[in-house]
Amino acid sequence: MDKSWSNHGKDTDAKEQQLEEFRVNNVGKKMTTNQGVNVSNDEDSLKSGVRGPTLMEDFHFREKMTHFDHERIPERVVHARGYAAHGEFVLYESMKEYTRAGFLQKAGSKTPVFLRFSNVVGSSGSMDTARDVRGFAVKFYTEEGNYDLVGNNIPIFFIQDAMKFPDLIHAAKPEPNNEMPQAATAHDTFWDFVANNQESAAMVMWLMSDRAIPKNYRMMEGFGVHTFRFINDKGKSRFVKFHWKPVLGVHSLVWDEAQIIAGKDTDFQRRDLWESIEMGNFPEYELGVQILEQEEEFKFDFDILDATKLWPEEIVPVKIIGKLTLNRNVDNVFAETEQVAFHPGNVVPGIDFTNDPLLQGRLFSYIDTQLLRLGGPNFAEIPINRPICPIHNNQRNGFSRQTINVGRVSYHKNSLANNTPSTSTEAKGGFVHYEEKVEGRITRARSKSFDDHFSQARLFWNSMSPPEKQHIINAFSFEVGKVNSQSVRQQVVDMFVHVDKEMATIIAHNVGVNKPTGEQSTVTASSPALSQANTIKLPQTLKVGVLIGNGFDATEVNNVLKTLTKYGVRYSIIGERIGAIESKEGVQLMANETYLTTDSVLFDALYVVGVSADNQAKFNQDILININQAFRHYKPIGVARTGMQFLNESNAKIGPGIVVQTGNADFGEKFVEAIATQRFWNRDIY
Ligand code: HDD
Repeated sequence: MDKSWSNHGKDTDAKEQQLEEFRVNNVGKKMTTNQGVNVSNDEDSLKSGVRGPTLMEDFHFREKMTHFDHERIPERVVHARGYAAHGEFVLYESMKEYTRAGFLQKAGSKTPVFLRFSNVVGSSGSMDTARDVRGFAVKFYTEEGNYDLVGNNIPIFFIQDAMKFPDLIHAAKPEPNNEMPQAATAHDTFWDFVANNQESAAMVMWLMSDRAIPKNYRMMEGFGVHTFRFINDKGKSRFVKFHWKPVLGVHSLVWDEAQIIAGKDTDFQRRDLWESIEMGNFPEYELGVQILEQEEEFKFDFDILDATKLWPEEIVPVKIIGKLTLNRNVDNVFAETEQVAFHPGNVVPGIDFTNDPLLQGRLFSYIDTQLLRLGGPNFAEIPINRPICPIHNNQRNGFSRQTINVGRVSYHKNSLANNTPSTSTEAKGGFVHYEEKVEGRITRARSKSFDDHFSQARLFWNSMSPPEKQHIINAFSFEVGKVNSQSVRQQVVDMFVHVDKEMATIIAHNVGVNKPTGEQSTVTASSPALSQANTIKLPQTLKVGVLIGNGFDATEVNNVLKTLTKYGVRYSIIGERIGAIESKEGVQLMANETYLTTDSVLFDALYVVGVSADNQAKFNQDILININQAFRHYKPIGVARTGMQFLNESNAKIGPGIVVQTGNADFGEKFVEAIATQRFWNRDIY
């Protein structure tokens, strides 16, 4: 097969081979109709006379237009904006002791995966950098069938029972009377929901934290959220929670920066993912599990079936068991990213559910929504959704059925086909649900053990560093400040006083309502693992904007650029115009960006070189705007000798994260160190 057009020269896994069968390449081919007839003219409709009316018999026009008219499918009811990539999961050590899942048995075994990231609230055309929860949905194509770990980048959820999911989403989405605001929770109905459904307290603390404005998908954690079960080959069950830990650490945007990026580059996070994979900077996430013995079910002061609670890592350690690497972009976003259907109910033997009432509701909702979104019951046959193992059952027909099931037997049990397809015993790999003993009266009620809404909200607050606490206060002040109803604003601060009195009092002051009078939770514990202040900080793959003009010092600048490259830091040369810039020695650098096409918000750091340009006054002003903005966003700024005059004229003061070349022999290394730090929260920006 001609693979010259394909971007996948790499070793192919079973899923990749399967997808290859469905790829179609038009390059060099003749145009045909969908019926295979060669087309003679694709520009003019068939008319009666060159200026006459179009004819009904124009099958080519009708086919082309009809297909176009039906190109759209409904966007997802939530998580509509998403972006995905292919990759592989490699197991570090056998998990045989805990689970019989085939893909978790042998150290070193590889499983193809497809991972879709998403924003929850915004529609598919909204901006990437909205303050929102991010979806983190992984499909493992295992030899025992597809296993979907449909998670988020926050380890808990807003509600405890799936019954409330439509209410939560109705409140968060744009208000129905005026369809505003897009991709934002900063409006009355969302905060009205929060204040009147206080189980959301802990999740809202996370939503107001830096976690809800991740820098990119590569530097973001993922969580399975619910408590699941691992079942081993002896039938022993344990409780498990899943974590994805990014190798590059967890990093976020600054809110002001996120809002500017929303205009400068709506696709900021998907572009980062796409480009990183194209460049070979493959995003990596380690898979971790927290495991509890069956007997430990009631050991905690929270209910492990309550999805608004996490298991602090300091109490239940996260065991790292493997690594997922994203190494291939999709060929076609619609065919793959849009048509992929995740479902928490897609499990394999060895992984099972618990009675978490949020999880139980999800088990219904996903297939239900996909029946409409993907047009009928055959969406498992769409290439991206197909398991890599053989599929045999008696399900038949329905819209767009692809397989041609031969033979006359489509029922079980039968004798005409020797009672095949046959079922398998547990020992032979058949899925047998865990035989949990359950007892109780039918009731529409919530367990008392789900009642505490504020202890973990406070645990989260206690775990934050001072700048993270400040960001939470700022986020509340922004979001609640956009609520028109004074009553709702008051209800919100009256609710969050139970998390922290000082926090709620400052917010009350900022949003113009009375001081809250309630009492804060008495929890004093903290969980250092929850703070991004303790995350991994590496320079690799970060990006520096080089602000430069003619007449620079080639030795000085080239040495710095070499050092950046040595540490895997990327850079972009930003000039007055695209094209060559010349040093004072006549050495050329190529500017690939200008002050019109880019902006400091799109970089992790700036390197200010300056010097001369055709329109010197504008050049000076552009550089100053960028320095001031990067300074305000707490970013590292490296300053060449020739750049000092700009630094002096800017609002940036020499201090944390400002690295100057003058008199600094190891400037390059120091600058890289600052780049890895990413933000200098101790900088005085006012
Ligand atoms: Fe959900 C999509 C994650 C609760 C109902 N959800 C969806 C996606 C992710 C999550 C990552 C996007 C999948 C994709 O990329 O196609 N959802 C979660 C998590 C939850 C959660 C981590 C809580 C722990 N969701 C949840 C509840 C319900 C749903 C309680 C309903 C009872 N979610 C849906 C849905 C979606 C969906 C409506 C929209 C599109 C789809 O399923 O296929 O069924």
